[in-house]
Amino acid sequence: MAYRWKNDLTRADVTPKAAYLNRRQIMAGAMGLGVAGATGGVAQAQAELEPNSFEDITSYNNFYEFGTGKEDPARNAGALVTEPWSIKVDGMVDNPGDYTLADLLDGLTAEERIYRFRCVEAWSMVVPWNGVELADVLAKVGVQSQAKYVAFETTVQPDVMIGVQRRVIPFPYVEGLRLDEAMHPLTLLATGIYGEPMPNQNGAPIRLVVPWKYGFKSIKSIVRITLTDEEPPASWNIINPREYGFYSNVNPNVDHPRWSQATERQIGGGLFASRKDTLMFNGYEAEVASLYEGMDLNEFY
Ligand SMILES: Nc1nc2c(c(=O)[nH]1)N[C@H]1C(S)=C(S)[C@@H](COP(=O)(O)O)O[C@H]1N2
Ligand SMILES: [Mo]
Repeated sequence: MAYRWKNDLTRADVTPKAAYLNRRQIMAGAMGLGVAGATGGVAQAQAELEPNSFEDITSYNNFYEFGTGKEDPARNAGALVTEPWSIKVDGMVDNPGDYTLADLLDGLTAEERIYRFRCVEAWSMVVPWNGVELADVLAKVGVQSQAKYVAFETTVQPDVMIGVQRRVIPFPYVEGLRLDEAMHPLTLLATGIYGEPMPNQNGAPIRLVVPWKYGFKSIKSIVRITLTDEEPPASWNIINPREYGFYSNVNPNVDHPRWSQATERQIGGGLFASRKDTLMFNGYEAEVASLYEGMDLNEFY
C-alpha cells in the first residue's frame, strides 16, 4: 500500500525514530528498569506496523462525553474548548499546581510512536502517535516516595458534551495506572497523531496512551493528574467491575463475559477482511510482562 506521512516523511523515515526508542530503552534498561531485553523488539515492531489512515483514526472513536456512537465524537467534539488548557497536578508530588499545557511539556520533545491500539470491544487500529513519555512529565513534577498509583481525570464541559448532558455514564471519566505502569517507557502522554495536533475526537489537547492495555485505559482530554498511594477509581471498572478490571491488559486467553477476546477486527480492513489474532499484551509482552510477575495470566484482572 502506498503510504505517506502527512508531513511528507516516507515510511523509511520512521526508522530513526525507532532507533531513538531503542536507545531510550537501552538507557532505561541500564538504569535497572528491566526492559533492556525488549529493545530490538519494539524498534523492529514499530518499523513494521502499517498505520491506519488519518481518516480511520479520526472518524471511528469512543468518547462517551460526546455520545455513545462511533461517529458521534467526530460530529460533536469540534465544540470542545481546548485553549486555554490547564492541568491540575496534585497528591504526592514535590511540585503540585495548575500547569498550562505548555508549562507541563516545557523542555520535552514530542516523538512519534507507532502503536497497536486494541479496544476491549475487539476492534483495533495502528496509530502513529506524537507524544512524550509520561515518565518524563512525572519526573518534572517530582513523584514522592509514598506514591504507588497515578490517577487521571477528563475535562467536563457540559455545555458542549451531549453525553454528559444525558449522563450516559458517570462523569468525569477517570482512569488510573500503577506507578510502574505509568513509568514504563511505552506509556505516553500524546498530543498529536500523524504530526498534527490531537484532533478533538481523539482526546485533544492531551491524552494517555497505554498500548498493552484495552483502549478504555487511554483516557482522553486530561485535566488532572494525581499521585496517590491507593488504587484510583477507573470509570469502566466502577460501572461494571465483573466485565472491566482495573488492570485490563490485552489478553487473548481471557474472554470478556459477553464476547471472545481471541481475535480482533481491524478498522479499515474492509468488509471482507479476516479477523486478526489478538496478541498477549497486544504484542508488547516482551516489554511489559515483567510488570505482572506473580499474576496469573489466565485470570481476569
Ligand atoms: N474521556 C474519555 N476517554 C476515553 C473514552 C471515553 O469515552 N472518554 N473512551 C475510551 C475507549 S473505550 C477507547 S477504545 C479509546 C478510543 O480512543 P480513540 O477514539 O482515539 O481511538 O479512548 C478511551 N478514552
Ligand atoms: Mo474501548
